[in-house]
Amino acid sequence: MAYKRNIDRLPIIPAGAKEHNVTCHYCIVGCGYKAYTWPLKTQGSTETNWIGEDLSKQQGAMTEAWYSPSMYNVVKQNGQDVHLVIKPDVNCAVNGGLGSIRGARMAENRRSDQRGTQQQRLTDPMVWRYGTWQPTSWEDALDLVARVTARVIDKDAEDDLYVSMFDHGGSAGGYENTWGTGKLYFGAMKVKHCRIHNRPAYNSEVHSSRDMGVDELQYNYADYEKTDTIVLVGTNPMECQTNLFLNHMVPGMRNGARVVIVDPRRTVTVKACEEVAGEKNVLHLQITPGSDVALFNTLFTEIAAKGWVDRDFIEKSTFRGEEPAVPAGSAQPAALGSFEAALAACQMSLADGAKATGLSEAQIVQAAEWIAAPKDGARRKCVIGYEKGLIWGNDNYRAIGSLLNIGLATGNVGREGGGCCRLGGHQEGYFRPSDAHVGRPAPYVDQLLIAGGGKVHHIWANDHFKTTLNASQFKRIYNRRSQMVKEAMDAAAGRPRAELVDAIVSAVNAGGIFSVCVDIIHSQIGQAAHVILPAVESGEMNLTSMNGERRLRLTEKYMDPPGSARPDCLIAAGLAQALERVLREEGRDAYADQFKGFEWKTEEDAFMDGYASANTDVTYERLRAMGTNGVLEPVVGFKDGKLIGTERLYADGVFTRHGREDGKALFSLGEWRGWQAPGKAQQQASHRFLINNGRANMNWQNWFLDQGNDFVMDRFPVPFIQINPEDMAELGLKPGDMVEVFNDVGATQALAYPEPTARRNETFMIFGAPNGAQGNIVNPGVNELILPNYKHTWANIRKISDATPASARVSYKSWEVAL
Ligand SMILES: Nc1nc2c(c(=O)[nH]1)N[C@H]1C(S)=C(S)[C@@H](COP(=O)(O)OP(=O)(O)OC[C@H]3O[C@@H](n4cnc5c(=O)[nH]c(N)nc54)[C@H](O)[C@@H]3O)O[C@H]1N2
Ligand SMILES: Nc1nc2c(c(=O)[nH]1)N[C@H]1C(S)=C(S)[C@@H](COP(=O)(O)OP(=O)(O)OC[C@H]3O[C@@H](n4cnc5c(=O)[nH]c(N)nc54)[C@H](O)[C@@H]3O)O[C@H]1N2
Ligand code: SF4
Ligand SMILES: [Mo]
Repeated sequence: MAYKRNIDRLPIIPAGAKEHNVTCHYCIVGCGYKAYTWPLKTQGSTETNWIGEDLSKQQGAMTEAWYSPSMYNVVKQNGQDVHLVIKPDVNCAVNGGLGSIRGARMAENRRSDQRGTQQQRLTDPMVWRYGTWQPTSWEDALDLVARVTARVIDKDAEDDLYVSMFDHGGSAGGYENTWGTGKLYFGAMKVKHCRIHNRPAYNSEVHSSRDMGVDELQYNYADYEKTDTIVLVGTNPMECQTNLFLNHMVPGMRNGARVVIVDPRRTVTVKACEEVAGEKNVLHLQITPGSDVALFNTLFTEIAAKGWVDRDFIEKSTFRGEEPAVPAGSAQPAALGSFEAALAACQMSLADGAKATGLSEAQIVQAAEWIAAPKDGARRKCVIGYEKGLIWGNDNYRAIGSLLNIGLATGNVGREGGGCCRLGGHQEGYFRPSDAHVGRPAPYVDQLLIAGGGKVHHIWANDHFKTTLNASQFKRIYNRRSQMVKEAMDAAAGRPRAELVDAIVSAVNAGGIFSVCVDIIHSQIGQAAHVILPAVESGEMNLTSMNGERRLRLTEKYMDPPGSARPDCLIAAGLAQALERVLREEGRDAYADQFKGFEWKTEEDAFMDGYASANTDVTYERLRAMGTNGVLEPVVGFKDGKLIGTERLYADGVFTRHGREDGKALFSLGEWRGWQAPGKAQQQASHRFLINNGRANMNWQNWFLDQGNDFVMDRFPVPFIQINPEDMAELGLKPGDMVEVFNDVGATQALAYPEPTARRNETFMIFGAPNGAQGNIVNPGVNELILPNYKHTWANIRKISDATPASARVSYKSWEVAL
């Protein structure tokens, strides 16, 4: 593969180019960037330019005076064509000028009519008419959605409306948009059948951490630079939280930190840590998949037995009352209580731990030492970061609880150089009315949809066809149900609106589903939708979000939206207003009144109505002044022109996330109990290969922009599955061959990628691809509280065809680059 963009020169950013604060809207890390815009047909010169350098001279290796073709585009701003450069900001504490293979392509991933990029972006609302989608006005589209929705809901009877909505910041979301959708579905309405973008229910990914009193994002990224040991569990930060790794973990290792990595797979993170810290300072615990609870319970036992716990912290800051503080129950997959009670419940010998995890006793003993043995006579500092290998793994509640037990017992929560945190996915930007009406466990929405539940489905910024579990069955049934409505709409073509609405309502009453999709592109689930509403992205609106250390920033709008696309919050407002109007027309005044209060003209109005109503010091103007460094939440004041934030949570040793008055953290009393999600053990027993799955550096999420980007599609024209070369030989596979991956619940396809570091019979497939969704073969079994276990899937593999021309020319080198 030799990808070339064929650009031999780029315009020089002129002095006086407009400068905007940008937070990369992809991953949780939220790197700071600056967007520069200036009129077309003008540019700076080697003498006079934005950075005041003499560009006729050779620049140094670390110069700031450059940008790459991927950071450039031509876009519209106030109706005019302008040059756009989005480049990393050296002055941002998060990334210190580093980009990543995703963020540094933000500019080329903007829609440009001049340069033809991202032409797949939606420009106008579309309605299913005459057997296809027809463009239409916002008034027409919203009126249809409101009329059909109003027919299936009523005051205190909203269970036939299903909603799938993002709950994040960054790419889609932000405080503006979570508030817009939240105010509509949890304020004006009390929708119970809702789910979040990445799991089939409306719940927390980390219930146990919160129940134990600990918010999952407590630390400060600088803690990685001040610690003795970094523990990474079920996460691959080199590829998934790239600049957290490069700009904070790498300096930490250079300052002497050792690293413990818990992952059944040898990732590029392991290799990168070995390169930076030296092999002897990196301990890769390549556990048997799903055995995390056994490992952490054994480590907890070992650390306590050696006396390496923080007695003072345990006495002052953790629960010392009558046991258990919280009993186990249907909403509570493990009891919670004191350190001593947890130690008794979680007790696991080195021999048992080694057996369950496939590690040696010596490895576990060594990990315990690195995590907790006093260093130079003092308590050892340790930061623990975990993500989807643990969260979307086996026994979610107890797994996170057992890891946090270690963080708490060693006094590493709320302290400098400590923390026990999610590394995170997207940025956060959650501000919504209470979701208490949803209940716990929350309804398993996908299974209800499959069983025929729901009549109207509103979908905001997610694509279950690519990213949900049990996706084969989900798609089959969803397509069938939505097709019933399409047929009814086609049969009513040309009839007045009231008759069309009647026809749709008859079809949904007969088992169909009316589907409304709010997205920036015509997604795969959008192919089944009846109304498609075009949203804008970050940069096409002002958007606030916080990163994995709670750093709040404002990304300033730097370009026009495509066509008539709107911010999600204003789409939600438009829908609320249309519902109010329709309900009033129908004489349902009391219900109509609930939909008041959406008179926002801009996203800033939504921000002030939502987030800023509870955080009264924060305004757009103040955030703008804080630049790409922003402020760490929670914001506690405003002084001398600056917002005052909070460096680290729980510095006072008072734990509040569980809402308990005593302010004491709780320990988890969850013993190891093998596979939790139904059907996992059976699937494992009846298929050869583990289909471990997740992310790769280049691809962003479900490829919604990647699929329109040559750079990415050149590298992986179809999703890859990494397989041990000897397994490939046994299956008769050559690199790049197309394989079918199939099991008891479905099938999908991928290109075979030999990976010598992969263990026999343990493959790794990229998730979420448009032309080979891994979710097709994930069974519907979930952990308690409806937390999916995507990571543990087993299947068989067979060859479909030789490598296609597109696949034949890509590189099949091992990811373990020899340096
Ligand atoms: N490049 C890139 N970066 C991203 C994203 C992206 O799409 N592309 N998406 C973002 C989002 S939304 C998220 S949620 C994060 C996810 O970030 P991560 O969680 O870091 O990434 P994943 O690849 O999902 O999974 C992490 C690791 O879990 C391991 N794993 C599998 N089974 C087990 C197990 O039983 N135990 C343990 N301990 N580990 C296991 C896998 O081998 C894998 O290496 O990434 C964010 N960053
Ligand atoms: N097998 C397997 N499945 C998984 C996972 C896994 O590890 N393995 N991980 C899970 C996780 S952690 C995640 S986060 C999910 C991701 O699952 P999804 O949330 O479905 O995936 P995304 O790619 O984040 O979806 C973004 C969608 O929103 C649209 N969009 C982007 N920006 C905007 C915007 O500003 N407004 C609107 N309205 N739309 C926008 C995009 O076009 C795209 O269709 O997948 C989950 N599923
Ligand atoms: S590390 Fe994450 S936030 Fe930073 S540039 Fe890359 S994708 Fe964007
Ligand atoms: Mo995620």
